[in-house]
Amino acid sequence: MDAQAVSELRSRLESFQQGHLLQFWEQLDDVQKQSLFDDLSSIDLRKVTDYYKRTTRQTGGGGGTERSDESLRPVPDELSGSVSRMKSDEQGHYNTLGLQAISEGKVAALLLAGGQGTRLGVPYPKGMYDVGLLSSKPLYQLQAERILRLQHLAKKQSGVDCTIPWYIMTSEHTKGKTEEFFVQHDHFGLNASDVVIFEQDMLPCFAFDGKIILESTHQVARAPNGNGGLYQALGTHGIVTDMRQRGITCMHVYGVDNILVKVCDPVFIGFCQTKNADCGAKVVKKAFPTEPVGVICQVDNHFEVVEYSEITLQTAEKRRADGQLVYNAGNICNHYFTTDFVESVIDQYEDMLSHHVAKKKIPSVRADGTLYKPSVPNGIKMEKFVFDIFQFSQQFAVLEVLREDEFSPLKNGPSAEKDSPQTCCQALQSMHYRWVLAAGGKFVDGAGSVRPLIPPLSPSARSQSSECCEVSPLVSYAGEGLSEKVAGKSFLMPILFDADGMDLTSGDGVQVKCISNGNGSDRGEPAPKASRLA
Ligand code: UD2
Repeated sequence: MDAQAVSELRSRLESFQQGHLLQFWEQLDDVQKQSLFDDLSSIDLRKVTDYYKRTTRQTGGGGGTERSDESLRPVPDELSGSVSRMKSDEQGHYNTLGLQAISEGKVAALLLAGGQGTRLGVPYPKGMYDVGLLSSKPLYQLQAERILRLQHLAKKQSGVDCTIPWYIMTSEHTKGKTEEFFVQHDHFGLNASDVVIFEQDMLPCFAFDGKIILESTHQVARAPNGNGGLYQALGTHGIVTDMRQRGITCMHVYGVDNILVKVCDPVFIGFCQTKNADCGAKVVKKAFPTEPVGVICQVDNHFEVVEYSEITLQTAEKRRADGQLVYNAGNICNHYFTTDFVESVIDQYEDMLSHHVAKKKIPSVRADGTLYKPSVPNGIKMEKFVFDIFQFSQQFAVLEVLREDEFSPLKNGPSAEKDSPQTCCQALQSMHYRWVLAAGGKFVDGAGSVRPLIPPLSPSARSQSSECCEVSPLVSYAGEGLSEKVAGKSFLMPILFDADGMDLTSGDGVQVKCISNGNGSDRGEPAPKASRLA
């Protein structure tokens, strides 16, 4: 880096009205100078300032885009299915089709794990978070074990070994720790070569006046480019090529934070394939009009998710004659895409996806060089959204699923009322409690009296462990396979139905071991291995 190179960089920055980025140059030591020089040289100034202009023009100067009623329609019935209204043989049919596709090695899981998890506020990736289950399993482990169980179920149906490759999109904040965590835990029983971790891009953050923000005297503030950064990352890192080589024809794309996520749900795969869909989404009925989930709508002749920050209150509150919300299809970040569709997006449409604006409190440097954390938003992050490709779908499908079985996201820290570690823990354990009852088991209290059929409502984290019932994903994916283990038997809580001596290569392979509560780590610490007391 010579004086000439610095002078050229300065002129380039000034031509894009970003000259302030070198304001501390004279105060920096050589290492800091080099680091800032490299950082700034890596930015495509024309591209990012264009993004900024385009995005803020569309959103009227840094706020969200609110949609008017006129352009929106609910998703038509013929494209939708509903698990609660489906007959069991129809669901069974989709399940068989989905397992068939899995056994043929055509299905991949694609996890979106590049978010910064600011609301949860832990210094490690959200997937490593232990919400307080008896087993202490973090989110990554629950998902890995669901994949293992599904491979096993597909083999049971088809008689052939199969693999579900797991692609994990991370970002600068989450990649290193995620990789270490998987290595440290032997990829939770999956083959290391079937877990492909890749990184999404970052974009500079802008102040409301269009100036790129400095996070320190010698570093630009950057943030991941949104979960829609997926498509660029899939292209850049050759992920679709890898999928093609493995024979993958479709994928299940989902967010890291939903503790109930049915990774590669065969019913969803089979449903989308039956509809001949290139793109599909799972939804739940919105709990209340202002719930922070996007809603899937028809806009003109295509489909879109209108994000919770982009819908007017009036539209969100609109009701049908029967009292249901008109825009009720709550997006749960659970998508089905064919590989062909994703490839067409990367090749033809990626550039057309616009960024959305998120106003944020971005740690910055003051004019005197000191650092500060603002208490009100001071700038914007620009993000693409994963579902913005719905508009390019030729055949779209929507499957409505039950919230209590499929959606409980971890967004906030332990003290929050909603979407917290406790609510996640309770959602998972309530579902498992219902599975055991449905399989013919009973729960009794210490005096031998039968406990109520309604699952306990307490937060049920380890701190309230007497109310806990947990089933390992290695034992059951969606409640199947439990009856021979629990029918006619009574159980005392806390109880963990764990897999013991599981043989993944032959037969049913799972022996259930009921174990009582171990003294797991404190809630929130990444503690991957279940502590067991026989
Ligand atoms: C997401 C959905 C929203 C609703 C809600 C339900 C999007 C854009 N919005 O909102 O419609 O379904 O979830 O829980 O999908 N992520 C990345 N890279 C990024 C940003 C996020 O991989 O740059 C991942 C993140 O790790 C998470 C998922 O995308 O797994 C969703 O991100 P979020 O939690 O920021 O999204 P949220 O709750 O605003």
